[in-house]
Amino acid sequence: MSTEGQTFDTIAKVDPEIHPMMLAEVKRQRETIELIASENHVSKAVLEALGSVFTNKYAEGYPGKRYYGGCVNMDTVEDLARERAKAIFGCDHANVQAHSGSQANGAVYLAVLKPGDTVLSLDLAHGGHLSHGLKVHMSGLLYNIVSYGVSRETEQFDMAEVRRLAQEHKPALILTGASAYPRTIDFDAFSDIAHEVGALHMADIAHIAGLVATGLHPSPVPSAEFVTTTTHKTLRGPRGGMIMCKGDYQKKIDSRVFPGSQGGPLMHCIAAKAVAFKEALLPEFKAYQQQIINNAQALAEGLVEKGNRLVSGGTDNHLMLLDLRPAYPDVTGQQAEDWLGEAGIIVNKNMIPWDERKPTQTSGLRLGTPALTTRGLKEAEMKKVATLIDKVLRAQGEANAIEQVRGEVLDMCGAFPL
Ligand code: DSN
Repeated sequence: MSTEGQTFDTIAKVDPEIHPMMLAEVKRQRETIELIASENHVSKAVLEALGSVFTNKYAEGYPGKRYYGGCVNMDTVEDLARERAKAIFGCDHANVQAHSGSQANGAVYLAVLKPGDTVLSLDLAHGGHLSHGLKVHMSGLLYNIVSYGVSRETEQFDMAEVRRLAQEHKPALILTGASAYPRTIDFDAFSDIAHEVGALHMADIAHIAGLVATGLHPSPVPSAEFVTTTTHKTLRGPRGGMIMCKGDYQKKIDSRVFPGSQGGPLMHCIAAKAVAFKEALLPEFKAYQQQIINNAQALAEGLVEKGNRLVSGGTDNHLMLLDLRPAYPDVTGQQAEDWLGEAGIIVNKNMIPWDERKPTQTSGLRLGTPALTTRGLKEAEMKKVATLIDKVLRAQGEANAIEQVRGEVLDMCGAFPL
């Protein structure tokens, strides 16, 4: 798939220092099991668009209203990307210029908040995202952030508590969406609460965009004023962001992206977004998203069967959080990430709700299935991956066991080439 033919012959001649690094990264991606929930492997078509001459062009402004000449092809590509986004998600308007998810979120804040306004958002330690109010992010620096979390009993959202916080703090904006929440989010219930207290609702669907696009997770588009996303996670497009909004907000949102917070759009990324959106409109994309969910279920079951604890007991989407504490009280997320990495299984350490360890250590691991699903692995292989993870954790850094698992990982990668 996406690493096929990646020999970079021109770079080999022009830059012999970078060339081996690129080959090493191709080899690394080919020979490891990628379980980082926010990563994926794009198609050759998306890669071609990213490496195209669109990177040469300045196109500040929007289609039909640019600040540079020569934008004829920029206009047609950006129009197509917007139209395809609207067809996928059913939104009134899509801004495809946001360079990233954080930029997309920042533009919405600039559009509807004044410094000091109150925002109700998910606590980072309970699965939130740094751009939803971390103290050292612009959102936390500029706005008064009140956080909701998950309930201790279910480790899922407690909507009565969200409503209570909204009534008490009267936020101007309620943020939903998460980077580490394994369960379905009831976006309509959040919209109802927002509207009851006179707040707007922004749903950040970066992680679950592919599931939402294919109807496998409820969409916030009908009820939320703003829906932001990245394009590179389950949506399997290029690294980048996007904002969807109700028609009334189109002008404001566009102006807060450019010139409010960005200059020239990354037109090669926008071309690649358009290509990825075309792929997302194909029937096989829905089958792919369903397989992501099936694979996550199989991986979760496999881990639980081996005696591991998952936050909230399992998953409804593409990811799960493994709580290391019951089975391995002395092992940190950082150690587990390192051991698994040595065996060729790539994961990230992650805070779990009420984690007593620091974010640099953590007591959890986040595991997701989008990238392995792209590679063609199915439920049977996911059970095997669960066994390999369990073997590494049980061995607690023992070199022979890691070596043995590394061999099994290479065999599996060989059977499912990129
Ligand atoms: N860093 C991304 C993730 O891994 O979830 C979110 O931006």
